[in-house]
Amino acid sequence: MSTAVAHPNIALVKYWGKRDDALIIPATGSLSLTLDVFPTTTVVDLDGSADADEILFDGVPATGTAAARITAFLDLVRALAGSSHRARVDTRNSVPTGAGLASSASGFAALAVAAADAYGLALDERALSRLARRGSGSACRSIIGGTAIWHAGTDDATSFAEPIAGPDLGMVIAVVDAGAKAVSSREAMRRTRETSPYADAWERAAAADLVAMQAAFAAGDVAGIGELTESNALRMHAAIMGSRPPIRYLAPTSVALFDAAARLRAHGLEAYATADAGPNVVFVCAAADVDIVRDALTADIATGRLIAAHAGPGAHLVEASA
Ligand code: 2P0
Repeated sequence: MSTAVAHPNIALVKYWGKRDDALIIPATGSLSLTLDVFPTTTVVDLDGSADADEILFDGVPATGTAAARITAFLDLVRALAGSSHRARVDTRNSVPTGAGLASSASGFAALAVAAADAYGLALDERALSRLARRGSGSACRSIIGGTAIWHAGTDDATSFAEPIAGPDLGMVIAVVDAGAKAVSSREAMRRTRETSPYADAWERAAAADLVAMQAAFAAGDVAGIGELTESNALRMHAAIMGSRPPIRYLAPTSVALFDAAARLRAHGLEAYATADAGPNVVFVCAAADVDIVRDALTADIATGRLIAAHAGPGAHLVEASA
């Protein structure tokens, strides 16, 4: 039995668009912070006598696309290991039920680490990041603790995440809507690339943002990091909104929270907003300011919907197979 834990990550420079759908090679590189909240714990156990994988999500058998994605991922691990054994996968998310924060990044990062161990593959961090990427692109960054840069690369060998040094950052997550998203990020990413007239401009801007972000990291410039983060997120959402049929993830409350970040800055607090493929907004600040930022936001959103987070560990085994 192999048990692994992984945490979600939030990108400061976003991944939005694939150059290769099958291998999940992104159009551009990205940069993120792996958090210390909402871990996913995944147990993988091989079963030599079963003729199908058995997959449980929070104790409930997985079906449809979710189950198919896990089995396809396990097929990849089996091919690497030269094994035909089926597996039992038991994965648990600590996200409060229905908080809309369950993450395919922590899910596939934990599965990559647990499955690699269960099938006897000795993979280093780079190889684990490449493997996790095949499950869900953003999962390659959750292999890495703290801040990570995902090099877009040009093929399977060159597309992976690794640590990047920078200032200690923290985040405050504002839960705007607990519901499931209307359009999956996988589908929305594809639709943006195929139909948005702003997709090319987004990819050029994201590549330039990544270069500028690396410079801000090297300089330890929290305000510079925050400005790039907020602008990069809005550019991504602009490209998404240009899709046809249109997709809009930001709700009125989400937009109001971007205004709240500006208000905090007007009061001297360095906080910047970002948002992924949904209405929740995440505030980025210096790690030392997390509690002050959370408290300053209680005028904008209920206290129970604010979650303070810091840098968390990379995906790791907590129990290795015998
Ligand atoms: C990111 N997101 O960089 C961006 C920003 C959401 C918004 O990575 O198709 O679930 O499995 O590779 O990794 C979400 O995309 O997509 C994502 P697939 P994934 O965090």
